[in-house]
Formats: sequence, structure tokens, C-alpha cells
Amino acid sequence: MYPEYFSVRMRAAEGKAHELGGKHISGGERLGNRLQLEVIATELLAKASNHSRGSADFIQLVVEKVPGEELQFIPPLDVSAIEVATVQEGHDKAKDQLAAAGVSERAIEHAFLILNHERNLRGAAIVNCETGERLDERGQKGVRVSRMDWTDCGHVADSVRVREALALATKVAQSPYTVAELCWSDDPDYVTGYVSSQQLGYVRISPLKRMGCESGGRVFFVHNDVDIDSYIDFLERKPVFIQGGESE
Ligand code: WAQ
Ligand code: MG
Ligand code: MG
Ligand code: MG
Repeated sequence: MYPEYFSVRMRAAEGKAHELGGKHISGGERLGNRLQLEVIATELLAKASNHSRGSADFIQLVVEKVPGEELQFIPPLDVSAIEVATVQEGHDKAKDQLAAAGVSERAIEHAFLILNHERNLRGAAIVNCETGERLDERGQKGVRVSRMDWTDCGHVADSVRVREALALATKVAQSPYTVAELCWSDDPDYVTGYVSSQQLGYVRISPLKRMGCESGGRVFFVHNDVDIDSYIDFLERKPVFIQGGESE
């Protein structure tokens, strides 16, 4: 008998629902047992409210039982940080890291175009690390990674935002198809972003955008030989717990 776990997903938009053209405000994806469901739902509703991107008037919560036998437990990526003086310098550092991870210049330039665009995706774009071609066919929706959470939030990272991002990046890096990830927030008041991979770890870079800017997103760079359907299935459906373990 496996313990029962549930995926809880939230998406919030302003104006109208996303699929009707509303503006994406916030999303969140968590994992917990039956006893944790109410707390998780409350935390996700709070996340959707008082958001710096606007006032949500459409909020959807979805709760689904996940197959317990598929649960995987993995340690978080190692965290490091680079502080720079300007956004341009931040971009240069991020590009250096991505190149070191094996991402081509073309693919890097395409990713920066996607993330700088004023119309954000509400999920991630999947980009071929050699050709730079976008491989998912999800348009503005992109691919939302879900079914990941911390076993115990402990002292692994100081803020909810960093914990969420580190859990997501750790799950994404776990796939053998992932070469690297690039991310910065679409929230206008948050300028730190990151580059991550199994080899690089989670490299925080600040700033990666200017204060007040609402452009942001995520790009997952993948190997040329990716099986895109199984990759997306892993990102959306594989339940993964990040184990805090011993941290200071
Ligand atoms: N799956 C795929 N893409 C996502 C997901 C997800 N579960 N959640 C967010 N995104 C994409 C989507 O395009 C968002 O617009 C974009 O990422 C930014 O999401 O170490 O806060 O939640 O200081 O605004 C990174 C640095 C913060 C944290 C990232 O992202 C740190 C952040 P946000
Ligand atoms: Mg969000
Ligand atoms: Mg988030
Ligand atoms: Mg955001």
C-alpha cells in the first residue's frame, strides 16, 4: 500500500480566464498528502491574491490523486549566486553559463527573445539546444511543470519563491533530456533569475531584468534526440519530492 498523495494546481488570471484571453497573474503547483490539502489550497489562494502582476478575478484550483508508486525522492540542486551591476552583465553571465552547459549561441539568442517578449507564456518553452527551434506546440500556454514539492521546507532556502523555483529546477534537471534551464520571473518586482542544470546546479543571477518589467518566463533547453511527448509527460505528470535533508 502506497501513501495517498495529491497534486494541487492553481492558475489565476485577470479580466477573464486564460483561455478566453485573460492576463496571467499567477500559477502554482504543489504535492501533499490528504491532511495537507487544506493548507496547500489556502497557500495557493493566498499566492493568487495580492499579486504584483494584478488583481486575479479568475482562480482555478485542481486537486488530483497521483499514483503513489511513481513517487520519486531527489535532493535539491546545489545553489550558488552571482551578483552583477547591470542587467546587461546579468545576461552576459547567464549566456556564459548556458554556453558552458552546451547550449548553442542560436538557441541562447532564441531563448532571450522569448523571455524578453512583452507577451509572456504562462508555462515554459522547450527549445532544441542545438538548432534553437521551439519544440513544444503549446503556444502562449507553454508547458507547466507540476507534481513537485518539498518533503519538508526546512531551512533549505529562505523564501517561498526560491523554494518553488529550486524545486522546479531540480525536477527539470532530473530528466536526461534537459541540457539547461533559463528563468526569470514575470513579476515586475522581482529581478533575480537563474540558470540551472545537473552539472551547473542552480545558479542565481541578479539582476536578470529591470525592476518594473513584466516580461519573464522559462526555457528548457533539450538534447537534439529528445522524445518530446515523453519529456512533456515527465514534466507535467511525474510526481517528485525534493528532500531537504541536512542543511544549515
Ligand atoms: N512550469 C513551467 N513554467 C513555469 C512554471 C511551471 N510550473 N511556473 C512558472 N513558469 C514560467 C511562466 O512562464 C512564468 O511566467 C515564469 O516562469 C515566471 O514564473 O532564486 O518567481 O513564478 O531568487 O514569476 C527565480 C529566481 C524566480 C528565484 C522565478 O518565477 C531566486 C519566479 P514566476
Ligand atoms: Mg507564477
Ligand atoms: Mg512560480
Ligand atoms: Mg510570476
